[in-house]
Amino acid sequence: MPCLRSLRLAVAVASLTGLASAAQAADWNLATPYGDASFHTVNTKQFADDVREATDGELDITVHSGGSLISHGEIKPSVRRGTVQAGEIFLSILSNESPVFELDTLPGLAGSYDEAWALWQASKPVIEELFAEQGMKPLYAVPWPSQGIYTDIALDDPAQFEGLRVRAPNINTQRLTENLGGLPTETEESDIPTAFSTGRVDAMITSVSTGESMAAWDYVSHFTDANLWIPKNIIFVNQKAFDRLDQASQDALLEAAAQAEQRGWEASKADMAGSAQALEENGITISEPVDAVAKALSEAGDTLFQDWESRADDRAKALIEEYRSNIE
Ligand code: PCA
Repeated sequence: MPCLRSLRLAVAVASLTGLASAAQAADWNLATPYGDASFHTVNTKQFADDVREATDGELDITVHSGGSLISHGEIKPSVRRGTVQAGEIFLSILSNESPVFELDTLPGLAGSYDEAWALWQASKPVIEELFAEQGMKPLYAVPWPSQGIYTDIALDDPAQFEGLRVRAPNINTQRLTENLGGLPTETEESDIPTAFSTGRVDAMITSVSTGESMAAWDYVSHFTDANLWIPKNIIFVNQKAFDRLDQASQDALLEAAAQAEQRGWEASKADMAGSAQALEENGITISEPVDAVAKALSEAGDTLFQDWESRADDRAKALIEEYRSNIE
């Protein structure tokens, strides 16, 4: 009965293959600190949907927004351990790990989206290396609109920074605040309303996007469009979880990531315009820094830059050279 035998064999092989592909199907979790109102989260959820569709549901990524699964500071350690497979963070919260993670929060370096893109292209290989050393793989990065200063008074004199309690999202924003004579407090985006309502802060440095998502008009009246820098979020995965995917799913994930990156940069530009309009409609006055404030910001920025140079290794400094030669 050779025929029956081979048929049995064929059935066995087919069911084994079936089992193997069922075992490759993966349910992933992706943790982000940012809420559903953020264009970043909209983009990240679209990325997850695209991956699900491109893999016919074989790779199903659930996005946990607003820090609901893991707090911001714990996201990278959790992806590193593999407790969650993927995460999104504000890249510059890693600045104590390497001066390379500070590059997108250095004043005067990249002041437009084109320059921010060139800076990302220059720094990406080293950022990938730094993540790889910890068993992780960056997928894509998306910028926030440029950072400015929210106050409850018109900012027309640098002396107003003296003793001003400023909410800051990362270390360089804290340093800049100190250089201006202010008192920085690091606060997560989601804690901004509480920080203002409990009187912990008088002012904040962030983008028009976060100002809109956090209803800045409830606490402040002015936005000084200082264009300090254009910082990014980074989306990354646990390398072992990535390696466990079959080739088709890996390819689909990387393709969806490339699209998410492009879409995210465009979304950031669109959100910059839309959020500025929303702020104004809700009564916030938006203006460029007056000369005296611009001068103080530029001096405080220079000090910040010099501090960075004194901390930075040759590799980090070389990235700045490469970036500068690319934009010339
Ligand atoms: N919004 C985030 C990061 C930078 C930004 O524009 C925040 O303020 O926390």
